[in-house]
Amino acid sequence: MWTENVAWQVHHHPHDAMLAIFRKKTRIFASLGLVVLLYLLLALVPERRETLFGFTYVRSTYDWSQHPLRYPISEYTPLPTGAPRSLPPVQYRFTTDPSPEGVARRELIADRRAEVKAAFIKSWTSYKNIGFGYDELLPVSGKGHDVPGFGGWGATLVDSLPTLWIMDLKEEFYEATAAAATINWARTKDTSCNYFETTIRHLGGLLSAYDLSLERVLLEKAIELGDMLYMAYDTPNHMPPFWMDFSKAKKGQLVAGYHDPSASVATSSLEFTRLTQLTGNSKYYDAINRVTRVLEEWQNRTSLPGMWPVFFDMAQLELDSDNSFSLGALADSLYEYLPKTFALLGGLEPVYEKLYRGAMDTVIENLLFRPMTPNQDDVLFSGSVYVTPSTGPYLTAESQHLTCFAGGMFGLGGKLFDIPEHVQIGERLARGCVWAYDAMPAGIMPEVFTLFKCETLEPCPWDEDEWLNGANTQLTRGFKTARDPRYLLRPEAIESVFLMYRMTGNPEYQEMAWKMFQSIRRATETKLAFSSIQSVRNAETVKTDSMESFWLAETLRYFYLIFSPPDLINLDEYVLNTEAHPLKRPR
Ligand code: DMJ
Repeated sequence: MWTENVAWQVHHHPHDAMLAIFRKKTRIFASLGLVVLLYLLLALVPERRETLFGFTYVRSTYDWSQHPLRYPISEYTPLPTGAPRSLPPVQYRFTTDPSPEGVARRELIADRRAEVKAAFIKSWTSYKNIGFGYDELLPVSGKGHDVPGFGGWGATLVDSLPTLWIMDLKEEFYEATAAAATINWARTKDTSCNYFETTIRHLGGLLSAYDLSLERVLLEKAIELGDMLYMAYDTPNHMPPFWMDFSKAKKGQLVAGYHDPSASVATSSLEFTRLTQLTGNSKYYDAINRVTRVLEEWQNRTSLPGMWPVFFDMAQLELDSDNSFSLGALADSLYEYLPKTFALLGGLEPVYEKLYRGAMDTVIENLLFRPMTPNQDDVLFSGSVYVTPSTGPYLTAESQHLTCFAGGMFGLGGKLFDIPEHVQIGERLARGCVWAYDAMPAGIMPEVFTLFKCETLEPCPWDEDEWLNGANTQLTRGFKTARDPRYLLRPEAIESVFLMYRMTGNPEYQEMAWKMFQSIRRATETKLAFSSIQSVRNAETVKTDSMESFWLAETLRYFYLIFSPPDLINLDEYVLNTEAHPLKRPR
């Protein structure tokens, strides 16, 4: 509109047109000035320091709990009532072997634990000295870095809190807690935050640190943040958008997206349920319950009944915008949260069991595949399915590091719902990821890769010709491509290996973990910390100067826990959110 208008004037009255352009420019500069002024004013709103629960506390300068809702809710669905059910044990019943071999084994494991802790201390100390308060440390260039959409609220600081506690770094934990108590959620350069990431990293981190330490100040900060994130549900249909735009939230203008990752929509049930359990305020649980009811309504109406498509149209609440199905990127934690929320609710809400069982039947039938390998290894992977009217569900044997969480999920579901077959599938999936780590020169699996699949989940003979004709033969036999050969310090493989160890008690998993840890340390260590790498296809690696907060929150935490006594974060007492933050299960 604007450009057309000016063009017309230039043609007819050159002088007036110059004037119009001048006025337009002045208006643009004035509005820019206004935005800058607003930011300055925001920065100048005085932060009140008070003493709260023994800490210097900075209350956020915007109190979202007092913000009137544009779409108020007349009645909140409360938490299910009743005494928590006694669910089947998740953890293997470990016993202590008093023999000399048993003692020697414990010493060896303790040495490994110390090495993992040293890697954490190195990463944390550099973050503290160089990047404290920033979202991340750049581990090669040695600078602090804020991630757009993470608010600059110190993602690594908050994400690391539970690890500091678990690793018994109490002095550091209290120093970090003191810093977290001064986070002002209203003070950010970003105009929106990523709803999913802020929920799993910041809200999950604070709630977990509270559950572990019982420091009330952490709960207080979590509530402030929870009240801000709750605004994501103040939309016409109460479904959350991917981006939480602060100014739109204030004006009641937020709407859910037309093409949002399903994981982003459906990965808040643990954090919001825990917030209701801890505060007694039903609004948080009510919000996630609405999303769960949509999942329930849709489960058997998708083009792959049982599962949900990777992308959701939450604005129109319509299903037909996507026909791709995966346990990987953009969808993963939707599935992960089903058995976990069931556990957090003490087994009192049956819908999560129903959704889990329905989804996993479909996953087993359509997404899992056994790779063709020279040794006919008894391992499984999860691929991607695309459904078209002509082909029906079509499975691609492309897998991702992100899908490696599935082993742990099947194990947990198998234990909680007493489905032994799921525990076995979980083991085969976890071992698949370990196989893929072993297959690469760096000893780490690629971010995305393709394999050759057997026709069924049973063994199939190795076909050298098929591999020679169809693969990049510089890769290990069994691999077709390594489409994305990076390693981003991700946790999913060690996550499943850790969970399977705790569920089966099989010490082989500790051996796998130790090999994985040594490879990761060798391939990613920098002078200051640890870094993502360009390719796992070479033993000599190129560091890409990134250390996401999940390295300290998840990857190193799982490595530490697998070498720790099994009562440290016992899985019958805690359930871990998707960022590995332990939340207390009801007893
Ligand atoms: C983490 O933030 C979480 O585990 C999430 O569910 C997936 N991506 C990263 C780790 O890879």
